[in-house]
Amino acid sequence: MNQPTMAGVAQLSPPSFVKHQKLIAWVAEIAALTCPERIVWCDGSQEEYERLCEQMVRSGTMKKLNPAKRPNSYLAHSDPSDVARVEDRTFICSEKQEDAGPTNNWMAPAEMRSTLHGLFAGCMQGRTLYVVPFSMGPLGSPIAHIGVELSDSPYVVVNMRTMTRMGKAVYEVLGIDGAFVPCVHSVGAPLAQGQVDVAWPCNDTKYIVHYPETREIWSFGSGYGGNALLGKKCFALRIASTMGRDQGWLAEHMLILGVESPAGEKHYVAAAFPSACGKTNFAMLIPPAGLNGWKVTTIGDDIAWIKPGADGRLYAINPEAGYFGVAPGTNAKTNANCMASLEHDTIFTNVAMTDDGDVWWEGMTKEAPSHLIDWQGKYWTPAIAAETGRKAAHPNARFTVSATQNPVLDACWDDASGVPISAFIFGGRRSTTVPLVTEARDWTEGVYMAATMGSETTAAAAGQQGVVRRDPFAMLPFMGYNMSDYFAHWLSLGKQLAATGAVLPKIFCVNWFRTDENGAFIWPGFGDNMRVLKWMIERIGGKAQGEENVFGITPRFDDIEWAGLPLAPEQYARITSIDKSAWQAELKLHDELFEKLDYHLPPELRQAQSALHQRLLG
Ligand code: SAT
Ligand code: MN
Repeated sequence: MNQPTMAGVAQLSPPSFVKHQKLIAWVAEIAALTCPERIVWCDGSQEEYERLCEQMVRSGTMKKLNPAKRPNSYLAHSDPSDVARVEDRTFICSEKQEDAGPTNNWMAPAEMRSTLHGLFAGCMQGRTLYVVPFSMGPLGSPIAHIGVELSDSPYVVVNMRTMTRMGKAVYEVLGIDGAFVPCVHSVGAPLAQGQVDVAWPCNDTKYIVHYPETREIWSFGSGYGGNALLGKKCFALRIASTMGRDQGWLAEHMLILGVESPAGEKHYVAAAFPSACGKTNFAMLIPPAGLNGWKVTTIGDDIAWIKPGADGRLYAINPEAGYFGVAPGTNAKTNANCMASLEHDTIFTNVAMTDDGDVWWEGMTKEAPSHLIDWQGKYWTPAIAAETGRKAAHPNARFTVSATQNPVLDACWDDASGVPISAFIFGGRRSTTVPLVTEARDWTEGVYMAATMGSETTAAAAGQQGVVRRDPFAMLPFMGYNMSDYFAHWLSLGKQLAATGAVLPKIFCVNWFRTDENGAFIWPGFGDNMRVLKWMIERIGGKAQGEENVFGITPRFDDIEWAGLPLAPEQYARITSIDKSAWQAELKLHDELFEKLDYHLPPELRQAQSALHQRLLG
């Protein structure tokens, strides 16, 4: 194994704006282990961003899109084996296995450290180690936290710059001894002297590792999304959820949106959906014709950090600064605000390229272009697709774009104090069983709904798709500690807020995805979800009616505003009906989940379950 070159050693000395001795020592330690050819301390400047993008164009990792079509935008095609989060390679290495809980992969920290030590030794040979300082949350805000990612991937650097507050200013906040979460990332593809690099280096062996007690992240072998952009799921959810447990706050897989009525009444709601179930679309929703005067604005599209305020309300911030959203299915009808956001200064990953140097993905336009270069760099035509089933864009193809490009960005999106949350929404992707919308009668019933939520799996994670799995709070892949302890944390937070005399946020459970006998969605979704949101907002204001059933409160047909949408009452009945036998089967799945989570499962949830059982029988 080569020693670091003299040039590399020379660059070990950090720039003058870095004054944090512990950080400097840690970078030197990781460099000594991984043996990069050089070290680059990133400053987050536009010039640095452009230089790295150009470098990746030269190395073949990215293509520059036609500036006349898509200014300052790039397209990256990943290795076909590195296209999504790898949940089976994701580990929570707490000292005790029960603290990781039955929903997480676990290995003893000492054992994992020795495995990783072996893998990381010399793994950056021939590459550059980039030092990427980032803030999750507004710079310097009391709710923000800082991380430093060391990565040998320039693709990670440019994506982190868009997704977080990244750069020189972070060093100022860190000062000489500020706290940061150390994140080490390598694509795991060292280069021997003279070896020519591939366009998307990665390794078949992958490890996405979290040490919750010492708040460290180590990621090996993948360059894709949540596996590699360590501020996102690894820090802002898995590590932050543990911080939240210890410090009395919540890190959630939730979008945050503002909704304003025609009368000017404004509320913020946070909504949890599993990956690739429409969080970005919901966060940028355009109210349909017939609901004129309603306005939706975005705080965040994926992650919420939520803290109790002095007034007993919950305040949320979006720790991210950009969107890493699913491209396929996004179009001018489903999400016009998103399409407008993507017009320039965007990085696309695993979408197809058109003849004129622009991008395309399934669902972007009604008709596909007559030929394309697909996400694997192959010639593609609609005829080839019809014959082989080959997609032009990978179903988990993504865009990376700054939040500031969103035309409906909420004016408070960057506020350090966050926005007060009036309601939580939990939703899964269920073709059957779960009704369009249900309001929980109280906090515990809401926590029960969230805890037992199921969803059909999507392309956001490697593995089988379309199978229903329990995904409590849409946090199954993102929990940094024991799931039952997390349920208890939610329940105790509810009690704590109630004790202040504050009105707790309402909790709703939704399902946009019920299908008919042909597999077609019955509910139009997208902008029409505003109809459901309106009902919720009016419930919060005590203005809308509903009907109590076995699960909670649901709107009757006449409780929903239908102007502009000709949905027949029979269709509405199909998506709100409760099939008792399907629910008996569903409750068995809740039982299975609770058996699995038996250790530390809060008794309130079992009580909520037996009450539900009784009501179903009655
Ligand atoms: O790849 S990510 O984890 O960032 C996307 C997702 O699964 O939500
Ligand atoms: Mn997500």
